[in-house]
Amino acid sequence: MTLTEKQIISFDQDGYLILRNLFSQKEITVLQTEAARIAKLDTEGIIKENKTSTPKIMLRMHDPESPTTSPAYVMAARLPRVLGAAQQVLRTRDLYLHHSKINIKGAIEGSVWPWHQDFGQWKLDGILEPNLVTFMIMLDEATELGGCLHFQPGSHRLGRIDPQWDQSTAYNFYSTPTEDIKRALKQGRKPVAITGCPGDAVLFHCNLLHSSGQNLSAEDRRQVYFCYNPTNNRPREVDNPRPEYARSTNWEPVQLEENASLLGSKI
Ligand SMILES: O=C(O)CCC(=O)C(=O)O
Ligand SMILES: [Fe+2]
Repeated sequence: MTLTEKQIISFDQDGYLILRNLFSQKEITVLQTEAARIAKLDTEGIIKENKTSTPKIMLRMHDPESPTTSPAYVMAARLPRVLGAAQQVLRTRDLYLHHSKINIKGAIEGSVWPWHQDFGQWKLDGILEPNLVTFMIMLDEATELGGCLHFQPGSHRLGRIDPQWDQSTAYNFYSTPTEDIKRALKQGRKPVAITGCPGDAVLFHCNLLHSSGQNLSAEDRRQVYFCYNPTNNRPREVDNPRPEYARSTNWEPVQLEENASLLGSKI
């Protein structure tokens, strides 16, 4: 798959691009099965939902050196329809993964992600330029009731807004301060719910304002995120860097696997 000029313009204008039915049911079954296997591991890089034993975030599946590695995810990050699309919107071939993760928003218990820009945190990781893109894959149906993502189209053009350390939810992280997000929502475009089916995928810019609500449905909502950064935008040294699973120091470009398949992937 190659993105069309129209799709690239749409990404540049909106800060995101939805790609429907990018993965077959068989491929999604492989990724789901691997996600279920990783969820049972007791290792670093798996962050639990508050007071429950259910993983909320599982990181670094793409990396053969990681305890959470999975051949299917190593391969997924190299597929032309994934890595190739990231290369096209970032207009460069040499990309490494700043991190990869599966976010599990468990039925009923899976909690809110307040409005934020991913580059709020990533700049603090030592990355200078907002030139990263995230490739997200839906493993389950994403519904409004189930806490799908919401994007504010075009908000990546605001540039980075200084974030605040936010301990208001189950996962402490840097979110956009309330007054700033209120202003952006009042002045900018109307937020959209990123609903979809297993196998749908979404590319989004690192300065795009996004959030997701509580999962009030009876179904888990799992989504995969591959966060690509050009190798020439690798982080500068910072004091107390985040762990390897959240801020990779493997800056080798991810290699395209032209004939890769997730079915029976054996990396
Ligand atoms: O999975 C979600 O609902 C949001 C996750 C997110 O925005 C993030 O991990 O940065
Ligand atoms: Fe995010």
